[in-house]
Amino acid sequence: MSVTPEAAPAGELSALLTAVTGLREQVAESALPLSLPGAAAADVTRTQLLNQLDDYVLPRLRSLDAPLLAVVGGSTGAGKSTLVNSIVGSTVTRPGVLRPTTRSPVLVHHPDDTRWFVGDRVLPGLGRITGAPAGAGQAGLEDISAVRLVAVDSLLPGLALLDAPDIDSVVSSNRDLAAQLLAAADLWLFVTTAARYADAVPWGLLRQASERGTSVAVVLDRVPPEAVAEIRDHLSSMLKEQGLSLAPVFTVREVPLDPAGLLRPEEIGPLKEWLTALARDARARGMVVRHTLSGALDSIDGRIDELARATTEQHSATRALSKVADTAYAAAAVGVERGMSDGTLLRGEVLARWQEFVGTGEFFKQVESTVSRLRDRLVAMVKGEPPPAAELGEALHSGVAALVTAEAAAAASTTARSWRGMPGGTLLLSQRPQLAGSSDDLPDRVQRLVREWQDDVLELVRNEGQDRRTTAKVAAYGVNGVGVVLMLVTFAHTGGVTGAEAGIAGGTAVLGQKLLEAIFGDQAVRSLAAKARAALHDRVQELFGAEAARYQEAVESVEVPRDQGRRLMAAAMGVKAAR
Ligand SMILES: Nc1nc2c(ncn2[C@@H]2O[C@H](COP(=O)(O)OP(=O)(O)O)[C@@H](O)[C@H]2O)c(=O)[nH]1
Ligand SMILES: [Mg+2]
Repeated sequence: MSVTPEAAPAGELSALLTAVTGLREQVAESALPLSLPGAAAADVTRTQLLNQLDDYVLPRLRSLDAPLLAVVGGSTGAGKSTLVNSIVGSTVTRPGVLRPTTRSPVLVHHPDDTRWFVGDRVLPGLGRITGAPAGAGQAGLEDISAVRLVAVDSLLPGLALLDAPDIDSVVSSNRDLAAQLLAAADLWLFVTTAARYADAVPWGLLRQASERGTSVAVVLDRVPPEAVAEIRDHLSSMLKEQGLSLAPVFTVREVPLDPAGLLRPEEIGPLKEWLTALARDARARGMVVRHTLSGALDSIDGRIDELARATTEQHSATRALSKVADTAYAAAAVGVERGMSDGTLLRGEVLARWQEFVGTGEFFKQVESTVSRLRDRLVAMVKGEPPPAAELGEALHSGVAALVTAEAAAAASTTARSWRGMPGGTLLLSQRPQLAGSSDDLPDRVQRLVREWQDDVLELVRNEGQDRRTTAKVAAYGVNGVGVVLMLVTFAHTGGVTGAEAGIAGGTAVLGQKLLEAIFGDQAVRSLAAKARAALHDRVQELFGAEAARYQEAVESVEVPRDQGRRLMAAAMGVKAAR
């Protein structure tokens, strides 16, 4: 066995290898997780491209002097296995077994070429099985994710044959493997028959070979001797139409096989001679290889364009999903602000508690006369025993909590509803059903938020009482009581205009406002109310930010980087430049 070290590709070739390796990385990184229109097709393109780069282009660039790999492909029963056995001169691959079977594809090579095929230089995704094919009894037990290597002296070094599965197998994994193996070929030895040569499946693949610039030779097999000329002419014209007029055509007549099940030598004479000449002539072999290699490189651009477009669409779709959630929670924050300032909170429970609170003469006994008059008006409407300030605080607490909770729930359901109608949204919602509504612990967090905000307000009241007179007044009313009044005023304090609304709610605000002014002075009240509102706004923003983050996280799980498309195009340009 003459083992020569694998020549390291030098200069231009290594630049090309680097560029193609870079492109391969970008293709591998280009995931298309969302089922957008066209994504499935682009994903098939991506897989094919990746396979072609891994199985053919990269191994070929790494070792241009490796043996030529001729993949024998074609329809079921076309005579592929029989042909391979006949070229080799012995049964190395089982013909005509029961179909559909899952069998390892057989790669036949000269013993000197073993080193090129045992490792993962070509077809790195498939395993290797060595030795003679398994007996008929074991049919079906073999592994289609492995290639069976058979070394035979009857083949010349420099050319290996691979008996691929049927391209039209009823088993889809067989069909996929056949396509993958053909994409790994330096040369397609395309076997078709007199009866089947016009079928659609083989022509679909032949068209692809033509588009990708793959070297093709056609074997027209099992031709009735009397029809050879006619069928051959027709096939040749079909090949010409597909841009494959350069493909040599070999005709094999349908005559009885020899006792060993092989074609008689005279039937395959011209084909064997052609293959032998190729194996002997490194230059001719090199031409076939370069033709296929440059065809493969030529065909990359169009496919990269498709993939780049698809990744950009993925990115836009994820951005749109993300934006919907942000917009919904921004609207919810605005909703909370509106609810805080439009008097909504000064109705119902809060108003009733306020009136009861005002009724506690104790709190208001020191208030000046204008305030007292307002107070008397309100007190007149109040019946029953006045409860403490705590009850008003509770009512405010519940009111704010209900407002925040409702706005959060609205944002969640708006987002989920929008997502259901958006590309990719349904997928994310099905992966994360909890995104249909607010977080489970949102009610707890809202309770905490309002409590903390109430603490903020008390803190504001305490800090505002800087000079001794103010401090004394605050102390007289009690920090809690003043704080509750400040909260109340906060909810009616819109753009500096207080008590603008008519009616009881307005009167409520005016009374509270007057009281606070009596304690702090009017400038200070304005700024206190603004600070209190800002404090609540900040806390709500933070909470809603956390709620929206659940959607952002979901989007990020399928996020395609914005520049993925650009990187693919740049990598393809790099390959072009290196050529
Ligand atoms: N008489 C005759 N039989 C053939 C010829 N080629 C293939 N066969 C038979 O046709 C069947 C299918 O052939 P096979 O090589 O397994 O086809 P494959 O599916 O393309 O691998 C087998 O039973 C072969 O013996 C031929 O040229 N002449
Ligand atoms: Mg076969």
